[in-house]
Amino acid sequence: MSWDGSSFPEFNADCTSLLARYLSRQMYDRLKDKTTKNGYKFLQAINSGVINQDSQIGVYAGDAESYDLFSPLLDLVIEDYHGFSKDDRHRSDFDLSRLSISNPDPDGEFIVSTRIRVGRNVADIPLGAAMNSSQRCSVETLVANSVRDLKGELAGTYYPLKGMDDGVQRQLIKDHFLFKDGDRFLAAAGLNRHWPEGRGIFHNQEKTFLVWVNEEDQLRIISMQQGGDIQAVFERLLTGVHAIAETVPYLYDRRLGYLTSCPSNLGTAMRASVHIRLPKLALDLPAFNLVAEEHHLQIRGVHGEHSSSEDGVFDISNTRRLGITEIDCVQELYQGVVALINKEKQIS
Ligand code: ADP
Ligand code: CIR
Repeated sequence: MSWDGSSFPEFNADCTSLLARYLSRQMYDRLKDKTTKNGYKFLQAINSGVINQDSQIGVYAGDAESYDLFSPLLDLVIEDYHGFSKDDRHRSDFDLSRLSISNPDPDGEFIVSTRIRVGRNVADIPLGAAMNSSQRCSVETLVANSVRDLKGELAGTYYPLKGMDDGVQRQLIKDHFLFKDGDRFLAAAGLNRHWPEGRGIFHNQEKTFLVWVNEEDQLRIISMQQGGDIQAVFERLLTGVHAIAETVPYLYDRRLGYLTSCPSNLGTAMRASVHIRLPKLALDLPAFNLVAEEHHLQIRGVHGEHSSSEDGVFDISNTRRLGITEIDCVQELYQGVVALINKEKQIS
């Protein structure tokens, strides 16, 4: 699909993206000529969802101002995705004493691995879709310098993508540690410009703490390990997020929380997930989807968003990230995983 932006985009009858749902002709006419002070145009913001009609969301912000200037569309997308209205206000909470969880699978029967990530961007710099090459490189330098100071278990090395051996890169992607390249959703949003410049990955020796630099968001801070010890993964993540905040000023909005490229990631910008083996539920998708919906969980394939499941292993994570706290996200994942395991056990 190609689109030159000169007229209202046509959406296929089977297109279910939030962009297609909320972009009326009237709204398009009202927003089509709007451009933020960083030069990010409304037409750029919707390009990915127009080109990729299988998008779930289909719209990307280029800077903090996008959330204001394009709010007639973005507020509807945000409310639909997160259940967060124009009058709501996001609140962060990292207080571990309010978390009440345990390992939902102590015998290691179901959960293969646990991963929790947050997206972060740097204050006073445009987001990835609107940043220029020198801004991208200065973000890389800022983050690479910051992670160099990490101590103890978190200490590790930053590896720029430019010059990385192909085999090493492929293996890191296959093992779920590194982002893929060439993602068509990001490409159409302008998030892959000048690839691989300014992109890279930091990880500690055990690959349990990682930071992706300049992919969809400027930072993706990740904690992961084998098995289902969600609390250990969360605690390690918080240590890293707070340590990096000492030298990297995160972009934060009083209403929308941590600002991210995709509106689905706003607020906590947190996705807490397990890779979980559920072979019986895999054969009863209506029952699987019902439990997932009841617990606000998203089901992804084992190689990430837009991939499919392999060997009955699914990526299960919290759908909502805005208007609930970091503690709620983790608590929500835990409760949903307990419910899924119980359901799997009930099926004979
Ligand atoms: P995100 O938006 O969280 O970065 P993606 O769906 O793009 O998510 O996934 C990024 C990578 O993280 C993929 O390789 C995916 O398989 C991996 N991943 C996600 N959750 C887990 C998990 N619980 N255990 C291991 N790898 C995971
Ligand atoms: C889509 O709309 O399907 C893609 N642009 C991705 C949406 C989800 N956002 C994200 O976390 N990457």
